[in-house]
Amino acid sequence: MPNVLPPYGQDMSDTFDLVVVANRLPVWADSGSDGDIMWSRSPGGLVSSLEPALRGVDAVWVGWSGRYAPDPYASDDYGVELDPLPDGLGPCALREVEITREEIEGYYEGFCNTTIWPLYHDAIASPAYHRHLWDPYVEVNRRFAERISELAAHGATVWVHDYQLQLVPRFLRDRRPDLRIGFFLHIPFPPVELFTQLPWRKEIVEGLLGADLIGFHTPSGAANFLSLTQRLLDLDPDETGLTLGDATRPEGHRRVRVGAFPISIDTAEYDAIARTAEVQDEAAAIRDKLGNPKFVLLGVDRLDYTKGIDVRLKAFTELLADGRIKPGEAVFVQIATPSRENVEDYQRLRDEIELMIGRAIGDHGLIGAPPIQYLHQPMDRESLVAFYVAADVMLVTPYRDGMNLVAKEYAASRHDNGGALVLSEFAGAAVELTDSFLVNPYDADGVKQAILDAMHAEPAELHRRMTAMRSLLFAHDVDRWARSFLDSLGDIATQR
Ligand code: ADQ
Repeated sequence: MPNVLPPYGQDMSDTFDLVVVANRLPVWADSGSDGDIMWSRSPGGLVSSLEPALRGVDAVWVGWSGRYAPDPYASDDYGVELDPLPDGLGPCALREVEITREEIEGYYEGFCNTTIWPLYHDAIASPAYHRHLWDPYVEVNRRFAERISELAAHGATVWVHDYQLQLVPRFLRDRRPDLRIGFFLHIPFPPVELFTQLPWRKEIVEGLLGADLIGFHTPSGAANFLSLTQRLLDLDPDETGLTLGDATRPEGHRRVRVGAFPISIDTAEYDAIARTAEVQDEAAAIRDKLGNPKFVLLGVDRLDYTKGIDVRLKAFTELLADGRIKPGEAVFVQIATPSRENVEDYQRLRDEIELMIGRAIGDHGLIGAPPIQYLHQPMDRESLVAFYVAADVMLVTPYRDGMNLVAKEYAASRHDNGGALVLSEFAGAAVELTDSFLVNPYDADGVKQAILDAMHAEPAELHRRMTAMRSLLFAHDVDRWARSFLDSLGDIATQR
C-alpha cells in the first residue's frame, strides 16, 4: 500500500480487512504561516498502542486529519505523500473523514469535550447539555460510518475507538451487518446516576450496542454500562454481556460482549530506552541542573482538569509550608502538554495552575533554587524517560482517569527497581498497580502523607513494590492488550 493520503473520492475501489477508526488520524495537519500544510505525527499514544494490531495486516486507519473541509488551502492535488510514515505505522493506509470547521466546534470542541468528557469524569467540571452540540455529533458519527462502510471489505473487522464515536457502531451495523465491530472506550464509563443526566442517554447506549464487543479499561466501567442497558433499555445483561433479540433487525438475535481490557504500554521499549547511556546521562544532567536535591518529584500530564495537577501542587506546597519538606530538600517538576486550548475550561485551568505555581515559588523559593519547575511543552519520548529515570517520586493524582499511561511508563522505565509511584485510586491503573502508594486525591492530608511515605520508604520496600509492578507490566503489555481485544472480537464473530 503506497504511503499516500489520497484525494477525497478517489479511493473507492480499495477495501480492507481491518479498519481502525479514531477521531484523529495518526498524522496531523497544521497550517503553516505561508498557507502550506505541514504534516506531523499526531499527539497521543494510540499509534503505538495499535502498532502490533496493524503489523502484517491489510489495514486502514480512518479519522480526521486536522484540516478543515472544504480545505481553504486545497490545491488540485489534495492528496499528500507521507514518506516515510511516522514510526510504527508500517504499511497501514490512511483515509480521511471530511469535517468542517463549524462541525469541529460543535462535535469535537463542543459535545465531545464540554459534554461527554466532563460527564464521564465524574462531572468534575459541569457538563454542557446543548442540543446544538448534539446535532453535529450525530452528523459526524454518521459520516464516519459512511466512510467506514465504503472502505471495509466483506466480513472485515472494524475497531472503533473512544468517546467521540459512540454512535458509529449502530450506524455502521445498520449499513453493513456483515462486519465484526469492536468498540473500545479510552476514558472511564460513569455510574448510572451520572450517565442518566445525559438527554441523549438512550441514543448513546443504543449506538454502542451496535458493536459485537465493547471494551472498557476496568471491570467497573463494564459493569456501569451493563446496568445501564437494564435501566434504560430493559435488557437482561449477564456478567459478560447481553443477547439482543430484535426480530426487526436484519441480524436478528445477536450477542454483544462487554468486558474489561486494560490498556498498557510497550514495556520492553520503555525499559530499553531507560537503559541507554544517553538517557542515563540525561537523567543525571537533569538532577544536576535541579541542584542535586535529595528528592526529585515529578508530574507528567496533558494539561487537563481531570489530572489533579492542583492536588499535588497543593500537597507539595503545604508540605513546604509545614516544614515537613525542608527548603532545598526536594524539587517538584511538573511537565504539562498543552491540551484543548480552544476550550474555555482548559484556558481557565492553565491560569489557575500557573497562578498556584507562581505563588508557591514566591512563597517558598530560594534564589537560584525554586522548589517547583514547570514545563508547558511537549517532549520527545527519550527526554520524557530521562525525567522518569531522574525522579525519586512520581505523582499521578487524577480525580478520575480511564487508565493513565504515565503511571505505567514510569514503572517500565525503572529498571533499577527504584523510585516510588504515588497513584490515585481513581485512575484505572490503580486496579493493576496495587503496589504503588495509593491515594484518594480528594483527601489532602492523605495525599501529603503518601508523598512523605514515598519519599522516606526504605530502599528494600521500594524495590519490592517496583519489582512487582514491573513484572505485571512485562506480562501485560500493549501487544497483549491489542491481541486480546481482537481475539475476543474474532471469537464472537465466529460464534454468530
Ligand atoms: P490521556 O488523557 O492523554 O489518554 P495518559 O494515559 O496519561 O492520558 O496518556 C498521556 C500520554 O501522553 C502518555 O503516553 C505520556 O507519555 C504522554 N505525554 C504526557 N505529557 C507529555 C509531554 N509533555 N510530552 C510528550 N508526551 C507527553 C486517554 C485517557 C487515559 C488512557 C489513555 C489510553 O484519558 O486514561 O490511559 O487515553 O487509553
